Amino acid sequence: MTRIPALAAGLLLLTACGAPGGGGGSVTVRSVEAVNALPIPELLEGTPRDGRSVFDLTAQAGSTDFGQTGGPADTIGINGSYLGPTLRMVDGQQVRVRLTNQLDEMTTLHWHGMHVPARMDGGPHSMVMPGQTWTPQWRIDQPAATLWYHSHPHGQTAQQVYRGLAGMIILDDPDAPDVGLPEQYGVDDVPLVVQDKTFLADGKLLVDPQAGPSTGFLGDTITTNGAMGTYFDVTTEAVRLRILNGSNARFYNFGFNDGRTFDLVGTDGGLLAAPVAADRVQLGPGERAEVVVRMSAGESVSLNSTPPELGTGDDGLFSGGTFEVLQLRAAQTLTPSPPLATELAQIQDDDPARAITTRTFRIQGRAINGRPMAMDRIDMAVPVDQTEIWEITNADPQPHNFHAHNVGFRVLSVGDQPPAPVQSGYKDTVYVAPRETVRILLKFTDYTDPNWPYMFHCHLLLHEDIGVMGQFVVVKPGQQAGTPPASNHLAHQDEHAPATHD
Ligand SMILES: [Cu+2]
Repeated sequence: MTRIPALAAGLLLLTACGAPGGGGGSVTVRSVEAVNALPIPELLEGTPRDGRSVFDLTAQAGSTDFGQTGGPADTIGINGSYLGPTLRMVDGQQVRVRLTNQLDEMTTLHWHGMHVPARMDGGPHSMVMPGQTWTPQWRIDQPAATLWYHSHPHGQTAQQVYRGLAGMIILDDPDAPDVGLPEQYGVDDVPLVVQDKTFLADGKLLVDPQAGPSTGFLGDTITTNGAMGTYFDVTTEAVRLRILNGSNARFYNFGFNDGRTFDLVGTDGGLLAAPVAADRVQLGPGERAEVVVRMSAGESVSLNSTPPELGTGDDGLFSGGTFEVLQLRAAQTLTPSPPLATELAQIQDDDPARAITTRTFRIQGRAINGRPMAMDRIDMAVPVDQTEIWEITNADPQPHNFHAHNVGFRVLSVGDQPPAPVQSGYKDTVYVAPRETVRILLKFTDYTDPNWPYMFHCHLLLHEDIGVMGQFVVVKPGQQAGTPPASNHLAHQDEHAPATHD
């Protein structure tokens, strides 16, 4: 294990921005031999009940063998000891989740990237106490995409996600045209939950969200779907990788060790209009990318990460070096894969000129617009069906990754530049470099509720936990923000209450 202390640099950042850190610094990722077959999370498609697809989920504690010589680690997961199943949901489908909390601590479960009524969103107000069951329900109403779910209790998100409360969601659209994308789950359509961990000598996880530089925890060991040193046996000419950065604070710059190009086909909110040929795609915590890579029979190539470009002036502090994430091993004979269509999806452009409100979000230290997160304060009321521009400014010397619940947005500009191809589709989480402003275009189309808020926050989990978060409600025109729900009661127990939808 290599751990390079950079105490001085870490303290410098702390002093400069007032954000915390554990006094640690950069963490180089250690190289691990690819000896473990990539675990493929179980695919849950829901059980038909009362006209809905019902997903039964249980948050539970367990013990997970990460292959450490010291022994297994204490972990938490959904329907298992670590991470959770992949949920497959379909556009237009009525879904219900029954989340039972068998942990001895409260939790929540948030559907990251989902267009969903606020009281079903699983934010910090929807706490599920030990022994209780939370039953949100909603209608899937958005394009095909790779989303994810993770716990979101205020102040506890970093440690709970790190210990294992996360999983992937695949949204499908049965009416979408066939554009040649691989879609056989676990065969040529492969989920990758990428995280960094640090293990102690006894094999247990180091659980210290504040370790690392001002961004929070950086681990020295990469796990993919909950295993380290992974390989995947490729049997098809083309493989679609759905990459989720499920890490607390680490940024990755994904590509292949031989420099080959791949097709970037999707980002947070779904498919791009057309494939983008790329050799690297950078993802901050919470972001996703779908890539299609072509293989030759008998070859091996590795998905790896090179140092990200964060514009901090000291990106080395966050880079981790160059390291392997997943080895792809192609069989001697590969099943042919169709070519990708030149057009993947229609992306409806709202016109920035129609925006009648511009809101500013200045992230600095532990606050947005000078206000740290308060559960009992709604920060803004956004009228439904109103096109808005949000200007997010990072006033710190450290990275931030801005996320808004309930909506897919378009990136209008990054500094004075137009968005890169990787930011050309729908996004729900976007990198905001130090001293930079990112402008996004968005509109909330329904689900008004003056009392139950959605969150906007930095998706570096430590930042989110310590206050870099705020609350907004979507309201009818002219309506004022109301009062947030008491934060300590079960959010929604009645299975038969209809999801609000106006
Ligand atoms: Cu941040």
